[in-house]
Amino acid sequence: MRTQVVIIGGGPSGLLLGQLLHAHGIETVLLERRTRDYVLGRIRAGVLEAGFVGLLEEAGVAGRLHREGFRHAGTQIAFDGGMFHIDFEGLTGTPVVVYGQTEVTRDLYDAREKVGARTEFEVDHVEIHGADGDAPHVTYVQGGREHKIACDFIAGCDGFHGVSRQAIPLGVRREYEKIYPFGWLGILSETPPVHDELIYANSARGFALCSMRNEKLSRYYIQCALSDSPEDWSDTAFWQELKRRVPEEIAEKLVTGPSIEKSIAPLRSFVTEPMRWGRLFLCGDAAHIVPPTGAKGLNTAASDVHYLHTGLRAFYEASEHEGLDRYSEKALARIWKAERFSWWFSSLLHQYPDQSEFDLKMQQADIAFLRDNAAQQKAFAENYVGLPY
Ligand code: RFL
Ligand code: PHB
Repeated sequence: MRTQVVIIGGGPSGLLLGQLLHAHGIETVLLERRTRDYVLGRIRAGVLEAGFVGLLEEAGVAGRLHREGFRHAGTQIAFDGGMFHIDFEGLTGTPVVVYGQTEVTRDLYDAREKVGARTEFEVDHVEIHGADGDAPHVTYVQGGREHKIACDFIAGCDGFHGVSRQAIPLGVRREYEKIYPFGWLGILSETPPVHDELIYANSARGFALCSMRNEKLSRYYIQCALSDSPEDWSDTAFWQELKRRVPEEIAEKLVTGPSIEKSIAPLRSFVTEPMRWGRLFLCGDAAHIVPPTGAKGLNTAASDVHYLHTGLRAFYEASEHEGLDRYSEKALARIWKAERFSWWFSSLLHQYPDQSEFDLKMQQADIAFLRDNAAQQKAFAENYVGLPY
């Protein structure tokens, strides 16, 4: 069989790209290794930049987000027993929207199903052939049978552990990586959020984050050792530790309850260059990872999709190659800035095992400068709400 674009990976990048291409009459086949329910069971990001919301609108899948998402005009940063506010809307004119990645993904799957675009689940042994030539194709195995799809282009949206990045020869590909010496232990609980904005907390005991999904569903994280596993942490131990890391007034108000999900995510910064090889284009986690501190993972995936779908449209609608030729350069220019912000914001809030007394003083001065300096707050707000595409 044949299609215009094969999309490998049915996470948010692949699904959003598929919907935007469909809206402009470009045909795709999407290949996903897991089942739809498995993909929807993963609890991940929760904060969407306005640019991402705009893409969902363009794709025609923002209805529920506008009804159920929460507009956040700013965020709280807790430090030294107190808390200060960064006013995104006042400083940039732009809020962020709190709406879970799970919900975005569900909306995108529903929309894809509704338009009848082809999706193959539980595919195995996906292989990319001839991406550096004019006639690429993709093979995969499903239910014990091998299939082949010829196409014009391949979008590698298969996450950090996917096959797409590996298809780019080692002599062409260059990777940059930083592994952080801690992880985030996260829980989801059916309790009301402790505050109407997110609270990012620096404390001597380590980082903590109070986040949410809706009025009845909270998401909390604490920095933990890489050697910890979720079973090491009872709910009681989690709540106790969280309360010690946030200001007293917040700890007193915190409503606790049983966790309905508990997991540990390691923290990593990673970028692969280039993001294009011939007719293969990488998008999202397949090409880059950020530590979750600035909520940029999902949002950088969306900016890649923006550059790729505009490049593909220009190719099909006007036979223009420039957007595709400059895809890697444009996407990476924005990615590196999001990498910098996430790395810096992580360095501001976590306790590092090898941190000297001097390093600690520098960290405290860095946060105090953010608290006290209007220009620094503006720079923070611009990065958090998302740099322009
Ligand atoms: P995804 O979401 O990983 O989706 C990739 C999809 O590809 C499928 N796949 C394959 N399909 C076919 N053939 C293969 N060979 C395949 N290999 C893999 C996978 O099953 C999957 O469905 O990548 P995508 O679409 O680029 O989206 C990126 C976002 O998911 C990611 O950036 C964020 O979730 C990162 N992230 C977070 N970002 C935030 O902004 N805030 C957070 O709080 C946050 N928490 C997280 C996270 C990522 C986590 N990971 C990756 C472990 C928490 C975790 C635990
Ligand atoms: C979340 O709600 O899961 C979340 C929010 C902000 C972050 C990271 C995670 O920076």
